[in-house]
Amino acid sequence: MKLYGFGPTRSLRALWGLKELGADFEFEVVNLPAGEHGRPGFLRLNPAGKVPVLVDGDRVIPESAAIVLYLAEKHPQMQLLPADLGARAQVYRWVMFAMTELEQPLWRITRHTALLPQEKRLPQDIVLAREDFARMASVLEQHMAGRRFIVGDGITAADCVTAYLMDWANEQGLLEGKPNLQAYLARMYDRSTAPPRIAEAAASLRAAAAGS
Ligand SMILES: N[C@@H](CCC(=O)N[C@@H](CS)C(=O)NCC(=O)O)C(=O)O
Repeated sequence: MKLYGFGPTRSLRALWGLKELGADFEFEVVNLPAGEHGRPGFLRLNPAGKVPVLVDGDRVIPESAAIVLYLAEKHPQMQLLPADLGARAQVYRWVMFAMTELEQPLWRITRHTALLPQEKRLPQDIVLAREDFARMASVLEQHMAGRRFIVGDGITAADCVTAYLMDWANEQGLLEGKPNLQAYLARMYDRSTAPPRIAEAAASLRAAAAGS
């Protein structure tokens, strides 16, 4: 398998799935600042021009959450997707919740603080997105009371998808007053199978750029 990705991006989420399963894979850097995601070769893999993309033989899978779910199905013995239908439904529920209710406001915040050209940034949307995130994160904060994992007693795809978001939220100072989520974040990144934290991946990138 080959994972196409780049530093402190959603590639980290796909990496989490791969590492959790102990899967063999190569990592192919797609240098976003150099525009490699816009080259025809990469656009053939993902017409959206975004990382990550997982290539497994003739299967080409863009979308970080889809990659985690694919890997979970490929290695059923690891139970990242529980065999029980009810538990699996809860995993799907929390994966969708993470991708739509939690990630969407984080993405808005990041775009309007750092990614969009200055003239397109809307400071007001940052305020709204912070409110949206806080409201939805409170739902997960309550859910995590007394739990180690989001569904059941072991790690599932819902954790691989969500833990990375908790790191992202933490970077934005959005976990203040959410002790269950802070503890969950620390616990998840204590795992030997955790990918680098966003800050760590960003620092490695800066170090590599300084050395080149
Ligand atoms: N929904 C996609 C989002 C992927 C995405 O936005 N990736 C960013 C890096 S985190 C990217 O490749 N951006 C390049 C661009 O938009 O030009 C996923 O979860 O994989």
